[in-house]
Amino acid sequence: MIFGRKNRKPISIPAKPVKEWKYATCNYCSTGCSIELGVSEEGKVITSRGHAGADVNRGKLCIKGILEHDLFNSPGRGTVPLMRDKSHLPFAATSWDAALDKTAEKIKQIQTKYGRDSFAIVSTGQLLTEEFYALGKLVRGQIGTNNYDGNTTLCMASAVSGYKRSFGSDGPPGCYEDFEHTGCLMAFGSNLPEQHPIIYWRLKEAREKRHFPLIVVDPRVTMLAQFADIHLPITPGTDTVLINAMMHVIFKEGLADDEYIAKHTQGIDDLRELVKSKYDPKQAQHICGIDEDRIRHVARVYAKASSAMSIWTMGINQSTHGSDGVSNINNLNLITGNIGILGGTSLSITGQCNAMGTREWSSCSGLPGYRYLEKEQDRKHISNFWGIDESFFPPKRGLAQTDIFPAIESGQIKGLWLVATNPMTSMPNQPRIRKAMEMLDFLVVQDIYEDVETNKYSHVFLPAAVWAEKEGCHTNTERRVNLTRNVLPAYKDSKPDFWIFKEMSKRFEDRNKLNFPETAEAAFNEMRELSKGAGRTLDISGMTWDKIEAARGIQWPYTEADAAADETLLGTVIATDNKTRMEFKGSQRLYADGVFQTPSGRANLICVDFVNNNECPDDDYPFWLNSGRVVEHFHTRTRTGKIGNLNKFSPTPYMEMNPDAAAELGIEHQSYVRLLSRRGDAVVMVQLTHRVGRDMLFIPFHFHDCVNRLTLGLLDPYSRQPAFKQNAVRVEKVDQNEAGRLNLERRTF
Ligand SMILES: Nc1nc2c(c(=O)[nH]1)N[C@H]1C(S)=C(S)[C@@H](COP(=O)(O)OP(=O)(O)OC[C@H]3O[C@@H](n4cnc5c(=O)[nH]c(N)nc54)[C@H](O)[C@@H]3O)O[C@H]1N2
Ligand SMILES: Nc1nc2c(c(=O)[nH]1)N[C@H]1C(S)=C(S)[C@@H](COP(=O)(O)OP(=O)(O)OC[C@H]3O[C@@H](n4cnc5c(=O)[nH]c(N)nc54)[C@H](O)[C@@H]3O)O[C@H]1N2
Ligand code: SF4
Ligand SMILES: [Mo]
Repeated sequence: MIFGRKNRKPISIPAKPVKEWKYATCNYCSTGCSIELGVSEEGKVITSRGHAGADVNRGKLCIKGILEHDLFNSPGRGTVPLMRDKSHLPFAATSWDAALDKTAEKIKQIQTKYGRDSFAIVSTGQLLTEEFYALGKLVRGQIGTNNYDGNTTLCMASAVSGYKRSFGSDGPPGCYEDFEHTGCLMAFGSNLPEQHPIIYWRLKEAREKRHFPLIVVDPRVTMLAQFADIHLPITPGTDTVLINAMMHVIFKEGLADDEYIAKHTQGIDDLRELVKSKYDPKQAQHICGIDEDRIRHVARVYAKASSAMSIWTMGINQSTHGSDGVSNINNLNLITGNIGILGGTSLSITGQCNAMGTREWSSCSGLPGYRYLEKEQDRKHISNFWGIDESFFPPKRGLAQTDIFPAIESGQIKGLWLVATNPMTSMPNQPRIRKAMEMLDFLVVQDIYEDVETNKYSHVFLPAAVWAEKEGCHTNTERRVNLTRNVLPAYKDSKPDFWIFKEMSKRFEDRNKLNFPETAEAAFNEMRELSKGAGRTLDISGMTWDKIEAARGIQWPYTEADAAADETLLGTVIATDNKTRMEFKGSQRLYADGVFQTPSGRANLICVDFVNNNECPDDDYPFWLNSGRVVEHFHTRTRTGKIGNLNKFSPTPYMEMNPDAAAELGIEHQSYVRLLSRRGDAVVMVQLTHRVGRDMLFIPFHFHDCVNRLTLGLLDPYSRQPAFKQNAVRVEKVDQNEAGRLNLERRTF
């Protein structure tokens, strides 16, 4: 019998008059969920639903995806191009021609006066892949500055660098289906239930069908840690020590896969010697904070599992040992024979929706299709394809995003074009970034919102169209290329980023006359052509937009030969409903044959020795300051802060603090405090919770004028990614009325 139900009225959700459902891919995180947008008779997008036939999300969406259609008309959108001579003056509305002419003229002027590299361009992981390719063609082929990078330096650079060092190429080798096969999963610094909710759902389903151990390494008791069999609350920044100690045990106890090591790797002797001589768990425990018995236990569980996989996200990448951390995770999987097999992999969980697309095609750190500026044959290939002189390309990559800002301070860089990134909120050490912004002779901001913080410093603002106001692809964490259809026109007088790059290209034809693709689909076809080639992992030559939509996403590599084999399917019904998909299947795993992208074909085992160079707590600044995300917000809240049903969950900057630590300082739940670091200060509300230990504070980084006023952001030597998560601060009490007023001002709603 069910109590209390008899007299209850069921909740009724009014039917929404959807005339047509259109296909898209979510534009927030890199899970890559397929979404259908419901369009009304009047052409308005009024609702959304997950696509049940899509292999990634199987009909599910997280809260951000469900409410994503509210974005199109959200407040603060850019409506017309804006211009001003000085950044302290008011903006005046202008025409596209005038804004683009002015921008091109200023770029040329600065480059003529100070050299080609004195104008920098910083892009993002949130455009469509075709737009990345177009921007790359414009920058590498015409504007010609080498100081061109993306916000992926704050995000995935360490994963890219670690993959390249270990396997000779970027590219996550595994897939979500590996959850259904693995015998053990170890997650480093990744909080899937909040940051990749649908990947988490896939993991949870797999574990419900067949339990396997889940080991979570995170200094904080995250939601994922709560669901784990074993939680290792590691001392911040010391994951490489833990992994070295695990490898010490694995070698000592004869648990390594010697046959795999002998056949497919190089560098085993040095690695064995390093971990044997310096990383006995007896010593390691004092550095990484995990006791020696636990280390041995976890090493045995991992190495003895039928197959084992590791995933990681920002807890590893955002560290001074980010690239080393990634290489060391790869080491662990190589010595246990866990690469390229069912349930055995090193799967970096990507951040932004299209951080993969920018890595593959934007030319930010190289040339399109995972090609290198440093390789003559790659420079030749692309210059021939684009019809320009090879000498126009620099022989090595220029500055990363995190080196571009110091170069502004020192006067090397005079102008900057920001595309879909908001460094005033997202970069570490905000006081320093502000100063750099003020020093620029010329700043262009290209964003969907004109109220984005960085726009306060700009001279030209270019209003961009968002998501399904445009058309093109994303690549997700498991290398799946998926499509967003153009569902509605660009908002007011905003324009698709692709259009902006194409128009800008016309203004640089005096430098190089390029055959610029007319449409995003034409850009996709150029990419397909460039991806062809023997031995390349990144091959999309078998894909077309229509095929991608019909399959609800295809994983690369998917070659022309794969496509030819699938031709038989084309005779059957093309999937058009909400439930089905065509089985055009790319490759689920890389390196299944044990052949890597290094000159010898063997994977590199890399010695990772630990040096403690972090800013650690001391008497003056006694707390670790950790930062990250919550499920309802995305990044700097330019989007989710405008959606009432998301913003209401956390409208105010806050921090998690341990109740015992708070009691010692006389700090109460929901009071305001001031935090101080050696860089600056910030006022936040206190949320008391045992999620963090006594010596740690955690702040979601979504709020402006908050955590990044405090962070130092020391850089990883290989990837140049900042250590956002390891900083030292102290806590002070403040006047509650004053602080409350300040915080109210910062709420979007
Ligand atoms: N809701 C939501 N989802 C998102 C995003 C968002 O803004 N909002 N952003 C997307 C993007 S771009 C990214 S990059 C991903 C990020 O996804 P995640 O990396 O999962 O998210 P974070 O909260 O930044 O950090 C994860 C964890 O790292 C831990 N950590 C800190 N220091 C260390 C350490 O030294 N070692 C270890 N092992 N762990 C440590 C933190 O305690 C935190 O729990 O999320 C994506 N998904
Ligand atoms: N303390 C701390 N700081 C961090 C992190 C952390 O964990 N802790 N995480 C770091 C990470 S992993 C990341 S990825 C960065 C993210 O840092 P940012 O990239 O600076 O953050 P976003 O808010 O995503 O900025 C993207 C901008 O693009 C705009 N935009 C969205 N779609 C489009 C489009 O189609 N076209 C155009 N032109 N504009 C568009 C949005 O309005 C927004 O202003 O933050 C980093 N900063
Ligand atoms: S899990 Fe990520 S991709 Fe899927 S709906 Fe949520 S934000 Fe979008
Ligand atoms: Mo990210």
